[in-house]
Amino acid sequence: MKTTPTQFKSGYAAILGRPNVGKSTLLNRLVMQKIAAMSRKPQTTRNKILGVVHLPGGQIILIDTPGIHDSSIRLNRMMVEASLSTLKDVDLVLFMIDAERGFLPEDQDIAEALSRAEVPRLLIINKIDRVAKPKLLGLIAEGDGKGVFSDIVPISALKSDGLDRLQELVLSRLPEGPMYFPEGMVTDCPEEFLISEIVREKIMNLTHMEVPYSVAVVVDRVEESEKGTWVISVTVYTEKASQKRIIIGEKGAMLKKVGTQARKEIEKRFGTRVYLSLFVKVKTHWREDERSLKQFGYYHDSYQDR
Ligand SMILES: Nc1nc2c(ncn2[C@@H]2O[C@H](COP(=O)(O)OP(=O)(O)OP(=O)(O)O)[C@@H](O)[C@H]2O)c(=O)[nH]1
Ligand SMILES: [Mg+2]
Repeated sequence: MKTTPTQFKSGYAAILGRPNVGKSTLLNRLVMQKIAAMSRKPQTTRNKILGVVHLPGGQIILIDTPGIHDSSIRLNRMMVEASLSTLKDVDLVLFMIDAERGFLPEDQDIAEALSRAEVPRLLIINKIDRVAKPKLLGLIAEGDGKGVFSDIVPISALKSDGLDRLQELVLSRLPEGPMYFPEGMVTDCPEEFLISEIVREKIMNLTHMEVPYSVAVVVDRVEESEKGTWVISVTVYTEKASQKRIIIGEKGAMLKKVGTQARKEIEKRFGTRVYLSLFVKVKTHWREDERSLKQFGYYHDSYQDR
């Protein structure tokens, strides 16, 4: 008997949710490469980050987004704008909560914003490795009660638990469509962006209090030497001289640690030898300044003061 070939499915799916629920961890797991910065601190992701999942029957184009939160800081409002702006051009929304923390009041606001989007919405309950069954069942019932979600999928992004089922479900909800990205292409992010995020992630993980939040990272130059080594210079901007001192550390120890960790990861990511120089500069109040936000790639034209 002749079987009709199943149609190729493809589309864009945005991962949305509060900070720190595990959105970037899921993106990295599904594309099987580390493209988005991850950390234990909230507000790690600042831009939309695209990752392509290539499957036999289709292509899922994931958009990782900054965590949605309330803030008076302009940078943070730009971040939230980046997240909400994805709603108008995706085929599917993956709304993620952290099983341990459950639904918080802010989630209700996000769920309402989502209910206005005219695309299917999946609820992902992440970090199920951290909770007992009864709590999970309670969350599933609570999610169901909201009446906004077409499916509810419990997963552990960290332990790669439930991800096959999630992929299948996402694919089943996507329309028939073309292969948007060629096989082997995992992201459309430029190399400079990926490098700057690797450096920023190391700073996020190695520093504390307000320091990780005061930092922007710009790749000034990537040149290939005759022997094929990538010679990279990066500027790390902070808001205050005191933060600059912390990033540099005693006799340069902190900057050295950041540099070594970042270099190793860049070498692994791009399969090349790397010579990395880091410079630290102060740019007062850059997080409030339109020109700096533009220079660092955080400005959104669609943003309006509300
Ligand atoms: N136990 C456990 N931890 C997880 C899981 N998924 C992510 N995490 C941890 O949660 C923290 C936040 O992960 P991220 O992926 O950076 O979270 P995010 O939602 O992208 O955060 P923002 O970019 O700040 O919005 C990290 O320490 C992850 O290791 C999980 O399934 N189980
Ligand atoms: Mg993130």
